[in-house]
Amino acid sequence: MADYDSKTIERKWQQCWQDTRAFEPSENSELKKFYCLVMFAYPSGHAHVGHVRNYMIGDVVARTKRLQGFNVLHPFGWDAFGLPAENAAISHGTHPEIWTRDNIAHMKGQLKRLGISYSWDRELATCDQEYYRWNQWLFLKMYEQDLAYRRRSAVNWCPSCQTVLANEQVVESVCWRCGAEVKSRELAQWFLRITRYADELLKGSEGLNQWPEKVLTMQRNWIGRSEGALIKFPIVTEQNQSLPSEHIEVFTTRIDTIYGATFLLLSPEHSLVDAIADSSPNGEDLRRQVVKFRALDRTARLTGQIEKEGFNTGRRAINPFTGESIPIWIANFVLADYGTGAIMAVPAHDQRDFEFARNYDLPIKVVIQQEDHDRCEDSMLEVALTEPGKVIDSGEFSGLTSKEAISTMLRAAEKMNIGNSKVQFRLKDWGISRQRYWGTPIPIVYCDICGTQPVPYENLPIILPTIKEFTGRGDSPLAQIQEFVETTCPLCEGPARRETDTMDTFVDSSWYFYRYCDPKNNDELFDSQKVKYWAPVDFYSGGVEHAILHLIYSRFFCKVLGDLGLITHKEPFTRLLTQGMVLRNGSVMSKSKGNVVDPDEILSTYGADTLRLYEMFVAPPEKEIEWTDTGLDGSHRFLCRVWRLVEPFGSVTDIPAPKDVELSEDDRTLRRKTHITIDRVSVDLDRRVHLNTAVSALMELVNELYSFCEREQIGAFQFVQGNKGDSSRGRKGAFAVAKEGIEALVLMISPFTPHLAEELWEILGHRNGISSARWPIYDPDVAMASEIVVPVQVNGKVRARLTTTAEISEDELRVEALNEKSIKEHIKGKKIIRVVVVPKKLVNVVIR
Ligand code: ANZ
Ligand code: ZN
Repeated sequence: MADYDSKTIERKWQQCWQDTRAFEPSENSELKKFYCLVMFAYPSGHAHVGHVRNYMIGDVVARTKRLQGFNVLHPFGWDAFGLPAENAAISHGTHPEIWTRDNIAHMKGQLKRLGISYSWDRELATCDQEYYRWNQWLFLKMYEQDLAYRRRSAVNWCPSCQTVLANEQVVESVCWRCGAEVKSRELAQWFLRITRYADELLKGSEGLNQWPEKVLTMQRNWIGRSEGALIKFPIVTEQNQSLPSEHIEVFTTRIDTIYGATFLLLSPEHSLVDAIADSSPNGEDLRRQVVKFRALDRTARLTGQIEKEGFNTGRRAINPFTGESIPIWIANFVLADYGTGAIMAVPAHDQRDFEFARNYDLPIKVVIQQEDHDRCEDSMLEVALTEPGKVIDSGEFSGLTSKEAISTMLRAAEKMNIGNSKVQFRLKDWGISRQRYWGTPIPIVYCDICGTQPVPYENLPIILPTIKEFTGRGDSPLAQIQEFVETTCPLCEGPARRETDTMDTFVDSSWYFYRYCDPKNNDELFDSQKVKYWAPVDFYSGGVEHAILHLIYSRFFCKVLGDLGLITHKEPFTRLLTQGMVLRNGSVMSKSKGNVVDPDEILSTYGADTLRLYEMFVAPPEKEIEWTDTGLDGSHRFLCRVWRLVEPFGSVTDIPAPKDVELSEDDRTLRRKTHITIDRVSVDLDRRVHLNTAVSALMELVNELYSFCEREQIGAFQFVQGNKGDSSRGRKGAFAVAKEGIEALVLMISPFTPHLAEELWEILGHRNGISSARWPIYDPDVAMASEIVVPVQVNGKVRARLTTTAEISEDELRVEALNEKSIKEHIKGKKIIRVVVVPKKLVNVVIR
């Protein structure tokens, strides 16, 4: 008997798959399709076992679907633009392109050695001009639709990466990539108007019933829909104090508390702040404070987790409901870009306002009484009473519930012409300008005469010029290349300058999954017919860190492409799986932590199949894995065991099918196990993507097959006895059911350990490889236990358990149940109203 030689086997099959182009899908759109995708890879250098976990998950799904007869699209590509390439260029002097292409070559080799079944024909890299020209095309389309626009805005500035970061790229006030503390800066920026789709994105998420709930929740919070009201507070004006506006408008979700609004708060960036300073005797002080507040970290302001500080402007406004004059302050925790950038402060019922009022001794007035609470003295409050309740001390509105008051007061405000209802979103437009080199040039030209001009479509792509030296200083590297910057205006043909910012790389990854459907198209973004066949992606898997950014941006692009008439589906990803991280010594594997495990080391000791099986078996895909080397040993031993079990059957000829021979009770038990396993593995892979429990089911089957072969002295045990491989020497039935189990095993394990499975499949005498095989067919009749136990209830309480044959009919079951001894006891003298029979499962006798 030959030993399991993973190295030779893996090399052989990888070569074969490549030669036969085994994983290129058919273009025949009559076939039922399955689009299986893992998130784009960033070509950082070497993939470690944490990165490849996701690729293995996708591969198990893709291979399973192929076996089940689907035309499977399982593409791969590279999210190749981005900062690290540029940073490497700055520190090592290699050009970002060379660094990127080298890394791609290395990582592609790693993936091939792992036997991942990609359609390499469709490989793409976002730094290819054939790809990024379509970013530019899309940008121009969005510009036409007013979905791309430019404005000055305060941006997050990473002093270390020298670039602007999107809000989403600022994690707890530091840069998500390098960890440097983020500062604020004003720049003219390009934005994509994702807010136009806020409602649609929110509504669409309701249909995403195959997405993890936690991702949907994160998206909902990110979009952040609030129903409230805009209310105007007239500003009290004395002579020489007139301001550009006569009132301050606030956004509130709790108009029911307006009688308790004892002061107004402006954000430091509010448009009235400068005018107030101009007209104020202590304007200088005010300005100094405001500058300090503006510099405060955004996240802290967002979460309100800062000491509440403010500055009294000396000006006052009128609370339109009470008629009282109340002071206007500036406060550090009020955000400029939410609502109107101003709030009515209700310290009795809002915790932030409460802390602020306590700090500055401002009046606190309770206007909501909570049920079951005694009326509380205003001065006795220790925290704000934030729950809704009954409105008190609020003039004609007193006595209403919060809910009633919200609509009644809103109507009153509308009548007075001082307010209206308003739906507010937290979602912001997406700033895509990056002062970086290694990205897609934004196709815009600035002319002194004609202003901002889009580059004509026929001039695309605007090619990223080659730069020789990367200093990492200054802002946009492209701005330093004269030949790039200087151009002519498409309108007047006079001298003009090019935009020198490049696009956020999240643009690249927002639509790449469509390009895979038609990756070589040089005339259009994609052929809509091809996308219509393949999209949406049926199964998408990647890290939960992309729950909001990438996954919202992609949904946004999907809506935009829909409105452009290029696609017809509403959502890009039908099913989403977010896989867990791989940890080692308790922390996430990463180069910087020095705890990475390179798959190549494992490949040379154990082989790809061992690694694949280990990573899929050790935990459910969504859960974290703590890496252990001993786990690998265990999985390798199991594969050797599978080899020893299956291989001897290769030399046995003339094994009949189970239906053609007589079977013993033991044979039937094994068949039952085989079919139960087929069912379990199918459900685990398909419905639940519980890859780990699928592997345990296969392990159980291997155990059963071993004991069976040992009892029957066949397979490995036949040779031990010195027999020749010939089925005529054992019982035909035993060979038949063993072979059935073994073939099902080989097919079902093939998504996990494809090389081993291909080799064994060939040994078993199948000439055309697993790609032309089909998933084993589950036969429920075979799987059914011949004896079943049926609980019998009387009025819903189990009173007996009936042991009977599985073939029992509904009527027979009813009769048997009623004749059961203890059931007879329970129903003696009672009236039987109804007997409910769930065939083979349950009987319930309802009596009175
Ligand atoms: C008065 C009030 C009373 C409020 C009360 C709350 C409770 P969400 O649900 O997140 O939309 N707010 C409005 N604009 C703000 C800004 N730019 N910066 C900081 N806070 C702002 O929250 C809406 C509430 O957040 C609004 O309702 C407003 O305070 C505050 F018992 O108005 B509320
Ligand atoms: Zn011009």
